[in-house]
Amino acid sequence: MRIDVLTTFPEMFAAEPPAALGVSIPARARAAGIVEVVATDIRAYAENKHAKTDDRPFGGGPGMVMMCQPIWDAVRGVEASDPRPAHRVLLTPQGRPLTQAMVERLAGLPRLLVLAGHYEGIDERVIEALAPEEISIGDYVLSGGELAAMVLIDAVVRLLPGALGDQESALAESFSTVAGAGDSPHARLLDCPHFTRPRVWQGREAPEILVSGDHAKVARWRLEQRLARTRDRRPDLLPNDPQPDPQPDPQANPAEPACQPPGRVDSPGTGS
Ligand code: 6GU
Repeated sequence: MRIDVLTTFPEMFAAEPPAALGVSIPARARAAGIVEVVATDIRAYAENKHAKTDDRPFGGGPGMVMMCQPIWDAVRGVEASDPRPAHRVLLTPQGRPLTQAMVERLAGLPRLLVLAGHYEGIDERVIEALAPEEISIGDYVLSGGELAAMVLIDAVVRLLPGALGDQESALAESFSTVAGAGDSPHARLLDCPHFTRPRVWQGREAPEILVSGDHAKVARWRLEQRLARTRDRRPDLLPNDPQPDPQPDPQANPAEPACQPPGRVDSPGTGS
């Protein structure tokens, strides 16, 4: 698989330590040729005199907005450098929340083009023109899309064939599907607790069953632990949990208007 990253901070995606994708599983996968991660500096495509990639927002307000031209030309230029078609992804807090099911789908593609925005945002017209899949990694605000892009890339890379030393470990971990549970998004459980030597640490014993040598009993215990933990900590992952309204009525719960600091309410058109 090839993953292109378009960013104004390409050094964050280095293949060597201490970069996040330069250590551990992603670094091994890169060295083994399982994945090629190519970071491109959007600035290199800026046509203005100072290689500016951002400008002040129309309508005023704080922060800067990433300009259309450098992003558009960077995407087109990078895409043309390899004949494999690239699936475009934009990391943004406005995107769909990332799930393991989405990671699995992306891991099956030959090429991803990951756009990591910085500053206040990206000019909406270039987002419209590129039509990327917009993805968020959770309901909190990061300073930029780079860390989110690394989260996405790490999650994808570890699913590529040969990336993990032991394919079993991927199957048993949190959010992987349970054998025989179908492929509903709810057939995903949290991981069981893990133990290693010594048997007794500070007076705390590792569960007896794990050293019994009875593999069937161990497997049953682990599945029970996964179910119990999921019921206790993440009941929303289980099939019969009442799911929250996916489209909450904004009228029922008047929220802060978007793009305003908390506490300030001056949405135009609603005053009377
Ligand atoms: Cl993808 N970007 C930024 N800037 N903040 C985020 C995010 C992405 N996902 C959650 N918060």
